[in-house]
Amino acid sequence: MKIGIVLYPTFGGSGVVGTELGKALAAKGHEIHFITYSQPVRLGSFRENIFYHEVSVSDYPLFEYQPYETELTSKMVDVVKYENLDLLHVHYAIPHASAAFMAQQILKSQGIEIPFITTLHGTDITLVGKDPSFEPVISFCINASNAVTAVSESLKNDTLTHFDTTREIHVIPNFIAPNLEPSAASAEVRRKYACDGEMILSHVSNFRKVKRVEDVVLVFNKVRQVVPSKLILAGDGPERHSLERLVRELGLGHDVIFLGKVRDTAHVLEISDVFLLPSETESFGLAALEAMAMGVPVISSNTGGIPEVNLHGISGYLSDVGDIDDMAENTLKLLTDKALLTRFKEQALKRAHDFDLDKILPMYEELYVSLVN
Ligand code: GMT
Repeated sequence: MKIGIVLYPTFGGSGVVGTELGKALAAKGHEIHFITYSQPVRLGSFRENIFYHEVSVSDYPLFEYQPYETELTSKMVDVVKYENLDLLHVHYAIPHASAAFMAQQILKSQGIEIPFITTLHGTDITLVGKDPSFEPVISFCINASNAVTAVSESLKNDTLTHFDTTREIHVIPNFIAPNLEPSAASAEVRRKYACDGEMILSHVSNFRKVKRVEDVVLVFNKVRQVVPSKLILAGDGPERHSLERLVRELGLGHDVIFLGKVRDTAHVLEISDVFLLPSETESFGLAALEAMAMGVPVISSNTGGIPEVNLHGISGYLSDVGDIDDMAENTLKLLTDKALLTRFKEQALKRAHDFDLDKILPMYEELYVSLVN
């Protein structure tokens, strides 16, 4: 099949899922055309069956805001026509689904029929989507899509609650990228960040308010008073400065390491003992799944789709949003009991395998086939 994939090519979860999905489909022989404004960060080097079409946004002085959606639509029309695509798969409702709808209509006027699938990832529904100024567009796009998927039952329910949708929503969870395995050099890397006997806690995100990275630091502050440990923070975003200030105020400067944007987060995860994800809302929590896939138990909030991934008392522990004491207590439970930590590491890995690529990929392929036929 020839599939066009539209996504945000950044470190965000939707971009990661869309890119890894495209890579996996290409490995199975499908022809994949990424249509984005820059090369997706997880794409890596040149691969067979993968093509990249850049949407270049013109800079006309007349416009205060450049019309990205229009340029994206034109690029989709062009790629569908000249590469003979069978299907478009867009990740994130706005503006990708609305651009796909427009492209579909333009192509129809030229006698070309192409279905499009919209995958809802979370913030397009739970944060951005709830903004009344977007609601009519999102409701329309969901209903106009030929198929809609959501990454968790929780996100499906949120969508049905907040939008006037008539479309069936298929739940297709996030999956583990195939290359996610500890490397042989992990012990050596670990020594660079922590002394013998020290534990490593980690967090990976885009440091937006919704991630509550401040709670990560506050949990660590409590943990470190009992267990010698280091905290590795990978990522960057709007909260970084206030976090750095908090770390200095708490006198944690030597024990908290800000790595900034990290392309290959597996290297952080493979040296971690516990992963923290205290988000305010999280439709799935790909970061938690990736940690579990590296055998790292997860201390998380119990919001949104996280409980569908992280199982309380098995792959980690769940607490109410903002309950720093409970999160610190749970972290200490693991870090002070070697046998328990080993058991949780094994259980986290086992749980992560429920989201293996070979279990999830066929769900997308089945949907593609049903639309193309
Ligand atoms: O979490 C983010 O800030 C990025 C965001 C995105 O839209 O790219 O991630 C969302 O999609 C991921 C992939 O499906 C999910 O695993 C994340 O849980 C979801 N984030 C939120 O719901 C906050």
